[in-house]
Formats: sequence, C-alpha cells, structure tokens
Amino acid sequence: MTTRAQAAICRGKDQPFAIQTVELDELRADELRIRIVACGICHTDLAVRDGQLPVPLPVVLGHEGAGIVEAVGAEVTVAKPGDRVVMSFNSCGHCPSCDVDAPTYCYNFFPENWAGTRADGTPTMFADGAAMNANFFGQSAFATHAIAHQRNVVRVPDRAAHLPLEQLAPIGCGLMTGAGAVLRSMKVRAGLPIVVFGTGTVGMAAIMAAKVAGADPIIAVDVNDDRLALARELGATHAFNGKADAPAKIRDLCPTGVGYAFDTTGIKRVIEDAFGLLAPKGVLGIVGASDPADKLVFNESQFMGGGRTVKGILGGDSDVGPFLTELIDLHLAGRFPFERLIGYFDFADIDAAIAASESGQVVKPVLRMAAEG
Ligand code: CXF
Ligand code: ZN
Repeated sequence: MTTRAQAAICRGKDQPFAIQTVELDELRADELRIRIVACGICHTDLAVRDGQLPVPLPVVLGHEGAGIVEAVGAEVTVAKPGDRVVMSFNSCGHCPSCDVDAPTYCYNFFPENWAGTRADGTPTMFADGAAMNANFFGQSAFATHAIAHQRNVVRVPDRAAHLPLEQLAPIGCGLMTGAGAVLRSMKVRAGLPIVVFGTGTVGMAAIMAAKVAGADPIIAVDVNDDRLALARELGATHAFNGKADAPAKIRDLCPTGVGYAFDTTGIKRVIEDAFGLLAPKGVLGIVGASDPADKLVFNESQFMGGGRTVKGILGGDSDVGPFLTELIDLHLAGRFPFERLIGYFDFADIDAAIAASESGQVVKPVLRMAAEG
C-alpha cells in the first residue's frame, strides 16, 4: 500500500519549491516510514538545486529530517512505530569504509544517497503517477512523510524525551560534520590552539566542540561581525574578521603556530593561508565545498618537515547512531547549544527559509512540517 504525502519539489536554480501531493512506495524489509515533524536546510540542498552536484532534477531534497516512526519493515531493529527519530545520510553497510564504521566514506555513497532512487534503482516516490527523484540522503525529508533506512535512522533516547524534535532535526548533517571534525576526524587535544575559518553551521559546531575538547585558544574567522559575536558566545576565545589580515593576528596570538586549522569556506586562498599557520604536527581539516577546478599549493618541506597533516573530511567521520546519540547527550548537558543557530519556518514558507539562509540572516533554518503530538 502506498502512502500519500505532501512534498516540496525542487525543479532547479531560480525556481521556487512547489509543495504537491506525492505517493511513497511500499516499505522494504529494511526501511521505515517516518512522519516528518521538522527538517533543517543545509547548503548541500541548495548546491543540488543549483546543479552543482550530480543529483537528478526534479527532486525532493531535505536531509536533516526528524519525526515519528509510522511503520517499519520486517528486518528493522533500530526503531519501532511511535518512536521519535532523527535521520542522517545513508550508506551501504558492506564496503571497506562501512566495515570499519566510517560510513561517510561509503564506497556506494552516490547510489545510496544521490541517485534519486534506492541503490537498486527503484523509486521511493511517485508524483502524478510517475517516478519522482527522491531518497535524497536516504530520506527526502522536505515532505510530510519519508521512507528512510535502517542505517540512517537514529532513535532519540528516552532521556531526551523533553527535547522537541524540531530542535534536534539539524543534528544529522552540518552539526554532526563540524563537531565530528573536531572530536573524531582531527581528535583535537586539550590545550592546543585551533582556528576555525567560516562560522556557518559547520564552523559554529566546530567551535562548540573545540570548547568541549578543551582547545585553547579557539579562534573564529569570518567576514561577518554578527556571526563572530555569536561565535564568541558559543566558545570562541578570539574572533578575527577575515577582511583584516586574520593570519597576521593569529600569528601574533600563537607564535609557534596552531595545532589545528579547520576550513569550512572552501576558498583556496583561505585554505593555503591556514596551512601556513600550522604548528609542527598541526592538522588542517578541510570540509568546505570548493571550486572543482581548484588545486591547493603548499610548501613541501613545511608539510613533511613538520609532520603536518592535510585532511579531507566528510560528515565529521560520523558513525551515525553512536555519534548522534553522543551529540544529543552533549546538547542535553548544555555543552552543545546549537539551538542558538536555529530559525524556524513553516513548511509552506520553504522559499523564505532558503532566502534567510542565503542572505546570512539565519544560520540554520528549520522547516516545521507538523506538530509532534
Ligand atoms: C554530507 C557529506 C557526506 C557525509 C555526510 C554529510 N554533507 C551534507 O551536506
Ligand atoms: Zn547537509
């Protein structure tokens, strides 16, 4: 039996999202049907809209969904009907990366997340009687209902029962990426300096996590002074405007260099400057989406001689269930106060929510599809 839902169809750059009736396919044994309560908006949704990623259009986007399980397939053990869940990206579970709990580097990332269908090519959604591209990040949560998978659903623990799902929704992408980059990918050590370039969701999450890790100083760099002020409230000990020779100021503050530099901007010059700031054994973590033609240039003897590391990072090396639960616990303890980043919008106002993100007015827009109860 198919399920009727309302979903926001993305038709491409400069086109408004159109909310229309769709049908969800029947559930497979390893799938769950989720009634979506809320979904965060991430820059990756907008990159797909603008044709910068190889996802077929039109498509139903949305990959920071949270909701309530309505139905589960016979093999599902991760959650049961009635459970409150958050969703993240999907992975195959049987490649060399998944084998070592590194699913952000899944060898089958594209078919599992970006093909517009299930990995086996079958559609999860229909519109006007024809297959609609969906299953985006294994969810397509810009909708009232979604089909998700055993591997990308995380049950919200009972100790977090009082936290609204609309607040937890964005945890499965940008927040996980920034916090995971610090806590898992770079394994930031207490007492060492870190500089974070860019204070969007990923950068802010990295700053909050750097405070959890005990990094010192924690330096935020951005071109937006309001964002820098918020970064200080969330844990940055220093904040420098990128338009005013931030590298020189960082060198004054940390004459022996920084233990960690984390780039969320994807800007070649910023990344190369960041490399030049690294102390011996320093780690430069890179997550920012860059121009596909860019090639980085850095000095070989400075790289090798100081034992420095340049590390590409996807999804903060999250292992999904355990790490998202850890982040929920940090949030419960008041140590990961990401609610400060969120601005809420009704689902019908999806275009306004996107505009607020693109203008920089809201760090993390979250769409509200329905009340929880
Ligand atoms: C993704 C990239 C691949 C791993 C999970 C997060 N980023 C989405 O915006
Ligand atoms: Zn994302």
